[in-house]
Amino acid sequence: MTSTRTALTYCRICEPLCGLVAAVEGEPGNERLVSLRPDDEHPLSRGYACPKGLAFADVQNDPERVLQPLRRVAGGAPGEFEQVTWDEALGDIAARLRETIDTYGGTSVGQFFGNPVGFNVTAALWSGALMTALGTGHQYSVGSQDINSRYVASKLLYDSISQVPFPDLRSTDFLLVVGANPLVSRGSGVRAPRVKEHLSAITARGGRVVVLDPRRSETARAFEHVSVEPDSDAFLLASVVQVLAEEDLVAWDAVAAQSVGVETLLDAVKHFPPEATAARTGVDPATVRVLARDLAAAPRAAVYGRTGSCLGRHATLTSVLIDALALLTGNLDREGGVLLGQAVVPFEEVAEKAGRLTYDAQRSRVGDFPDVMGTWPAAIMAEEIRTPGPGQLRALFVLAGNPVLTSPDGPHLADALEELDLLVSLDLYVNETNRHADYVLPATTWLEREDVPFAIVASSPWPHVQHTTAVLAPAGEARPEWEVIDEVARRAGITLLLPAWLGTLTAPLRYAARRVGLRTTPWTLVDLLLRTGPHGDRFGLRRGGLSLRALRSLPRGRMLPPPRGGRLAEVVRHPHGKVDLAPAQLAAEWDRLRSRLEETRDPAYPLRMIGLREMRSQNSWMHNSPTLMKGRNRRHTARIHPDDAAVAGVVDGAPVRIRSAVGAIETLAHLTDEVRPGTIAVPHGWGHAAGWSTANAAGGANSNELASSRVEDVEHLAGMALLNGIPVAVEPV
Ligand SMILES: Nc1nc2c(c(=O)[nH]1)N[C@H]1C(S)=C(S)[C@@H](COP(=O)(O)OP(=O)(O)OC[C@H]3O[C@@H](n4cnc5c(=O)[nH]c(N)nc54)[C@H](O)[C@@H]3O)O[C@H]1N2
Ligand SMILES: Nc1nc2c(c(=O)[nH]1)N[C@H]1C(S)=C(S)[C@@H](COP(=O)(O)OP(=O)(O)OC[C@H]3O[C@@H](n4cnc5c(=O)[nH]c(N)nc54)[C@H](O)[C@@H]3O)O[C@H]1N2
Ligand code: SF4
Ligand SMILES: [Mo]
Repeated sequence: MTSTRTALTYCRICEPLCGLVAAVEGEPGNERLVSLRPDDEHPLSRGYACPKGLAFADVQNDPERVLQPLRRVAGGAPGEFEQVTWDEALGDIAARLRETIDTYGGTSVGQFFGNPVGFNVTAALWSGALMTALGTGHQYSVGSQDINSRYVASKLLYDSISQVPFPDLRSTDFLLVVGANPLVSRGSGVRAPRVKEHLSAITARGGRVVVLDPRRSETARAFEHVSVEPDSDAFLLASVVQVLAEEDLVAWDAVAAQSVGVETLLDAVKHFPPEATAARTGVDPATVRVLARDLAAAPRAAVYGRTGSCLGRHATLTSVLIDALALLTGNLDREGGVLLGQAVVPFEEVAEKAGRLTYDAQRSRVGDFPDVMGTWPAAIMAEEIRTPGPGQLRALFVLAGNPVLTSPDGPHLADALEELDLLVSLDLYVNETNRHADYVLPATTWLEREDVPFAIVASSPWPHVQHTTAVLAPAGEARPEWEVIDEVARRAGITLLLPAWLGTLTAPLRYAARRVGLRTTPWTLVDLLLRTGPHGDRFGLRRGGLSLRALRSLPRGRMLPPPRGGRLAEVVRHPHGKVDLAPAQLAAEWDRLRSRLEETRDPAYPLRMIGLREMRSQNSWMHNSPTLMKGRNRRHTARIHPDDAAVAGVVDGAPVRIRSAVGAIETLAHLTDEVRPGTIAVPHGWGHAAGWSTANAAGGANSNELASSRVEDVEHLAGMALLNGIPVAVEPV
């Protein structure tokens, strides 16, 4: 008879971090996950978990998971691997890394880290430590396809780059959603597992939720929808600000108390009255005026944007305008409005204080892009590999990422990856990116590792922190990423530098921290930051405060004090202590926006493609789950308005070819008026051809083959890829 036990943990696929109960069977040393179910008693998710979280059991037990180190067969094609021992793999990787460093310097080595690293504190810390030790600027991440514009906006406005202001869902009366679909994505940049309930509560108490989106998304359908042209939010929000000024709806007291530069901002928006932007935004000027008035009149209003506001040509300006609207209506840093986050394991804040979270401290060779927290845009990675000269990227680690499917112009990147001297990936699968690697090393899943959440916890109306131990022993020969990085560094003779953070602690804390001793593992760092952080035990100076030990004894974690307004002075790092509404970097950006007012569509590419997230996908990596892929509707499709389909001769359910200036893909047409005319919506992360047979069999195409990695198409302030609003044409196949 096999025994079954249950363990409490939390999901690390997306930001709600829902509480889960894992059922495990078998004898110690030979256990297997039977199922995952929602944790009814979890303080935040209270019995909620989405289909992806529950279907993670399929990933955990997937027979196609990589469970041994794989080495590319000598002279083999992409994807041709043989199993090797850890010792062989680590020995060869370390030797080749050493050789690359000795010949070309540490600046020839780099990394790309994917979305799952955001849920993996030890991997995030140790991969960063390795790059710091190498002194390289070649760091790339999903940030430039996701959220870096938000960070740069925070840098410009607050001089606090890691700050992610969030809507106070507890008590707001008016939530303006700019390009987010929380009913499907379950919320990003704001942690609220039961987000549907919280949005419904706003309308139930007489408030409103208004969604700006080119598609009548699940969230737009459930609340109020304002349909907007793709990649036009900067125009629209500039018009809203213009109306606030023109109609004297600005909360001047708040503006005076909180900001500098308002005249410059209001000067800039003079060129964008709703009548001037209507042709770009597709929104009737009367609607914009009413929106501005309602936002200003609401007792407490919040403005919230996510990926739909970040993946366009003016992403940073859009993110700036989102906060500016909150500020101008008196809703920034105020309960029921937009709140400023406070980390629990404040490694970003501490690094920022130590001057380590940089913006524009280093420029890229290709395209002259500023770094955003040490990373350059993923769009230029291929050309950084291909462009000869000092600093050429020659050895790359890919940590939990699949940029060939998730970043612009994957085929171009895939070709470039083949030119690297060394490509090493740590992943759960052979994916479309690491099939080009020299080594694919098996990583542990989140059920197989100890964890504590970091950045995400800060941006929540209900801050809560939970630690989890590993629920299962690593399957096969899988190892936690940080241990692999540590070992590669050791064998290559690289000393992992401990950040200069210690120096930022006050003297008594520094003393206490030293006394506790710092054997350098990520966990000593996490503990140090936790204990010296806002809720920490300060090494015994604060009773009841947090430490790793304290957290380990709380299986469902702990609720933290509710967030409050009035924190601006703590957050803003500008010498004048106020929000800068007119940062110098934006002057040229306003000119660029203005120059695009009259831009018209190229008749060769009359449509605009945007992305789409579905409940049963997670970017590119859960398409091998039989549970998630079940059902006739699990096919990749392009949503096209019937009018556009009629013009192009495209038929519902039939294959359609989508062309852009960069590439062409084929998928199935799904005619629906949920997209506005002129817009098509296609999910990213499909078109599989790697080590996952269910995913491969699912068909579909990689929508990012249509996206451009050309320097002139990348947003210049944060390096955002243009993934929403790509000019395309459709035709029947
Ligand atoms: N067109 C378009 N493109 C987009 C977007 C869009 O909206 N539109 N969204 C962008 C966004 S927001 C994101 S975040 C990116 C995602 O971009 P990526 O992070 O590059 O892609 P994922 O599909 O999340 O791939 C994650 C990889 O990590 C592996 N993995 C999962 N868990 C672990 C783990 O615990 N350890 C290790 N080592 N590996 C693990 C998976 O097997 C998978 O191969 O895509 C971006 N691309
Ligand atoms: N089921 C599921 N959940 C996920 C993920 C997933 O892949 N699947 N991914 C996770 C990740 S990595 C992230 S970052 C979050 C993202 O979280 P969200 O940003 O909430 O997710 P999306 O569904 O991409 O929502 C973006 C919305 O913006 C709209 N949009 C597109 N272009 C524009 C535009 O130009 N302007 C405006 N105003 N709107 C636009 C889209 O139609 C879409 O409805 O979701 C997370 N949750
Ligand atoms: S919403 Fe789903 S995938 Fe995201 S954390 Fe919760 S259970 Fe996991
Ligand atoms: Mo993301």
